[in-house]
Amino acid sequence: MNSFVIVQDIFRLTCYISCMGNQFDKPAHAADDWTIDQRWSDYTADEHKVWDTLYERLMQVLPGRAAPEFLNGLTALKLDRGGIPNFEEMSDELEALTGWRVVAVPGLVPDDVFFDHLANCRFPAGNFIRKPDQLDYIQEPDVFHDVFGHVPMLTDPVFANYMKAYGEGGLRSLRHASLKNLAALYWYTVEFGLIKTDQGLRIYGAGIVSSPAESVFSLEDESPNRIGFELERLMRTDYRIDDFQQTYFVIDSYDQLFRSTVDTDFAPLYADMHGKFDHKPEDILPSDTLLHRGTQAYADRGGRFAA
Ligand code: HBI
Ligand code: FE
Repeated sequence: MNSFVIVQDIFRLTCYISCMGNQFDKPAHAADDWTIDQRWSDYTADEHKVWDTLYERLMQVLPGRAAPEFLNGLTALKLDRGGIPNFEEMSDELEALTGWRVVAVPGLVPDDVFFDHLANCRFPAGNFIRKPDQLDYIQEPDVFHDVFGHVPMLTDPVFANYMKAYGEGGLRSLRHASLKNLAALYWYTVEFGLIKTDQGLRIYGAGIVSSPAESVFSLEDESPNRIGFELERLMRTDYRIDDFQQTYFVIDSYDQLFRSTVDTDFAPLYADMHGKFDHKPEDILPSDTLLHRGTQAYADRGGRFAA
C-alpha cells in the first residue's frame, strides 16, 4: 500500500478545522439550508467506478476491524451493491431504521448550518466524488468519505442519537467561543473513535474507516496511545489534522458516548476551557485509563514526512 494512501483521508479532513468559524459563500444553486439536488443520474460510469475501487480497498481491511454496527450498516443500507448510492433510496432505508436522512450539499457548510442539520437528523454529504487520479488525496470530504464513512453508523439508534445530541449541543455552543473544544469531541469520536467489544477493539470513526492504512494503524500499531474515553479530557486535547492520530480514545459503548454528552452541562466547561487546548495530542495524564502506552515511534520518525 503506497504511503499516500495512508494520508488520503487525513488530508480530506484538514479543511474541517481550517474552515471552522470561517464564513464562505453559498453557491447560487443551493437552498437556504445549503442543500442541493444530488443529481444521482448525472454520475458517470467512471465516477461509480471510483466508488467501487475505494470500496474494494476498504473491504480488504475492515472485516474484523470495523465495529459490527458499521459493517451491519453497510449491508442494511445496501452500500455493498456497487456504485455511488442514491441518497433518496438510501435515506428511505435509513429513515425506517433511525429516522435519519442524508441530504446533498456542495461541500463544507458553515458550522451553524451543519449543526442544524444534525440536530434535525439530517446528515449533510458532499455529492461530488474525487477524480480517479485523486484516490489518495482530496481537499474536501466527498461523497465517499461522507457516505461510506459516516452513514453506516447512523443505522445504530444510540449512535444516531449521539449525532443528534452533538448537533443540538453545537447550536447551543455558538453562543460561546468554544467551537474548538466541541470540534475536538467530534474529531476524537465521530471521526477517529474506537470502541471496546468482546472480540477486542474495533473502529467506528469515519476518518479511520475511510482510510485503509489508518484502519490498521489505529488498532495494531505500537505508536499511538489508546486511552479510555472521558468527555472533558477529549475536549481539552489538541489533535493532528495532517497525519495519523497520536492518541485514539476508546469508548465502552455508544450509550456511554450519548449519555456523557446529554448529561454534561457544557456551559461551565466552555467557560473553563477558554476555547483552548490544555493537552498535546500525545500527552498521557495520570488520570487516564491507559489501554496502550504508545511508543510514538511513527510520529517521532517524522510521520508521513519520514524518509
Ligand atoms: N460541513 N459538509 C460538512 N461536513 C462537516 O463535517 C462539517 C461541515 N461544516 C462544519 C463542520 N463540519 C464542523 O463544524 C464540525 O466538524 C465541528
Ligand atoms: Fe467526516
